[in-house]
Amino acid sequence: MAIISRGFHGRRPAPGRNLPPGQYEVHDFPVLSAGPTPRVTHDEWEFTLTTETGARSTWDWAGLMALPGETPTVDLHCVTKWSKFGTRWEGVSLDTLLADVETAADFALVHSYGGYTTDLPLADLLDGQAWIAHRYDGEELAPEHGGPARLLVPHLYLWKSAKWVRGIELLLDDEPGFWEGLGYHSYGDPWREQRYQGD
Ligand SMILES: Nc1nc2c(c(=O)[nH]1)N[C@H]1C(S)=C(S)[C@@H](COP(=O)(O)O)O[C@H]1N2
Ligand SMILES: [Mo]
Repeated sequence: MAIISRGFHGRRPAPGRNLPPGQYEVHDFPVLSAGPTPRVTHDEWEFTLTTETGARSTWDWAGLMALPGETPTVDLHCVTKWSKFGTRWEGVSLDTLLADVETAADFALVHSYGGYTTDLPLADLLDGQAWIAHRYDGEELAPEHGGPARLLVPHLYLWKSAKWVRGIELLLDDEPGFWEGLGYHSYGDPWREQRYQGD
């Protein structure tokens, strides 16, 4: 019998025409927000990484723009069952932001302007899997989709891609975010249909 550990994830399909179980394709870009859209200007915007020892690194908008950018094209999968193929983004890889951060943490709690939070293993933010995205389809990211900037972590259900991101807290122990505390799955792999706790 094969033993598959909790952290194991097999090869995922490359972006394309692959629908995870239970999903259907959409061509528009639905807006799903648990509250009002925070209005944050580029001048006000700050992003802070905090480690388990309390060490902080902060980037303002100019600091973010000065970092090397990437242009991922990815498929999005929302837990409410819509998927959108081939979305084009521009942003800064979390590998870049975390490059000089010393940490022994295994988990990350992502914080948004407006109070939304979501948690995930730190490993899922690394190795080209996650970005702080600030442009979508050749334009500045619209406020309703998370502008000025959102987390983009497309290999997990889209509730992990926190809009209006303001910081990431690195933690030794997992702490549930907003939806995770309301019964959604702590990991949220669309290919294993991990929608709710116990899936
Ligand atoms: N800050 C914040 N981020 C959020 C949410 C939210 O309510 N607040 N909703 C999540 C959910 S459930 C989904 S499906 C996606 C929706 O992103 P979209 O509105 O750009 O489609 O954002 C995620 N990120
Ligand atoms: Mo969602």
